[in-house]
Amino acid sequence: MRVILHVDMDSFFSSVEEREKPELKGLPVIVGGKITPEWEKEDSKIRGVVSTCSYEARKYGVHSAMALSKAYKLCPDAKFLPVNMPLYKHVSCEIMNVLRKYADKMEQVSIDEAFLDVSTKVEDWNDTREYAKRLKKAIQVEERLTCSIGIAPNKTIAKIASDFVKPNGLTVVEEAKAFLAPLDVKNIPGVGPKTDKILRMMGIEQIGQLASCDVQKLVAAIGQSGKRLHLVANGIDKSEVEEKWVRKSLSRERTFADDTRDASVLTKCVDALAEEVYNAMTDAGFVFKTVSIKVKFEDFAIATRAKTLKTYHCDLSTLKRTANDLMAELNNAKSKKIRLIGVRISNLGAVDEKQMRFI
Ligand code: TTP
Ligand code: MG
Repeated sequence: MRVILHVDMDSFFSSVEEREKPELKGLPVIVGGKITPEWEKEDSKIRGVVSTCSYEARKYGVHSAMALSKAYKLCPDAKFLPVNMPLYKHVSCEIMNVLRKYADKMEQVSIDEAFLDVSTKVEDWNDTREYAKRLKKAIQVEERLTCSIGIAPNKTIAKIASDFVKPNGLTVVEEAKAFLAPLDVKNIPGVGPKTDKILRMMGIEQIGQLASCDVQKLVAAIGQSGKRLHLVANGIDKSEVEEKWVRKSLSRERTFADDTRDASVLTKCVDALAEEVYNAMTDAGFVFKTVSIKVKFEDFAIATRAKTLKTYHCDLSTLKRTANDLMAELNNAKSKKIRLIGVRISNLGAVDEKQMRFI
């Protein structure tokens, strides 16, 4: 049995903002552009487009890619926030690390979505549903975020299914053709306004109609992509979940049994993590230029610090010293207890004596 999950985070950017600023919870939140406080007073100054908005804001008709000025007119009381891409990328990376643990193979498709092949992890469809529930719970507990999951025998249907119930949805598709038949053709990834218009002129609105249409007729109308659409409409998509992971960094992290601010405990932990990263680095034959520290505080707020060195390094003492300096900076900046520490090296280079100076 082939079982593919498509996981898509709910209103991703705005959910991350709500997590970081709990006072926003339940309010209409709109993320987009570079908003300065005076924009709220003078709407003529509102520039750019909505990246995303909370489900609360969607009730007012606001959606991604809408001009911010229009969103402001529709929902003037919303909380408007600028895009904080480094934060979302960081959270995305953490989510992908959670997902990876649940998959035989994983393919990240965008900042907030991924396909997981879980075929060997589950027995039947019922088991798959329970497995997906456990995955949702893990993301909820570790990241305090919700996602929607589609489960199906192939990637295209899993993607359509993850959008079927949102937010916090879980849709299992056992009978592909029956599930697809009543849906609008626009639900098929790749059917844009142009193809949709041609199909409509041919009297095709639902996927079931597309499935029973003569494939040669489709190819004549929309070109070779008609073949793929016809297969998809008939529940067929043989494409594999492909790992596209390129090693750009190496990291290790640890959650404390009890949250702490004790400097000696923190140093011990940073040293141990640095050693783990160092061992993995030497095994893989890398050297590093950038060292980063991540801290999750008792209230789940995340802070990071990074330092890029002038040259590549390959020694444990530099790694430990830099990581501990960054850690001390973070710990001194806040008076909160710490729940988790992560040590990462990036800007990796392969060991090549011609290019690098080892210290
Ligand atoms: P989506 O998954 O399309 O949207 P979403 O996660 O905000 O909401 P949904 O619950 O419907 O999945 O996109 C993921 C993120 O990508 C989104 O939070 C912001 C960003 N994005 C843009 O910046 N511009 C866009 O036009 C879209 C569609 C998304
Ligand atoms: Mg999403």
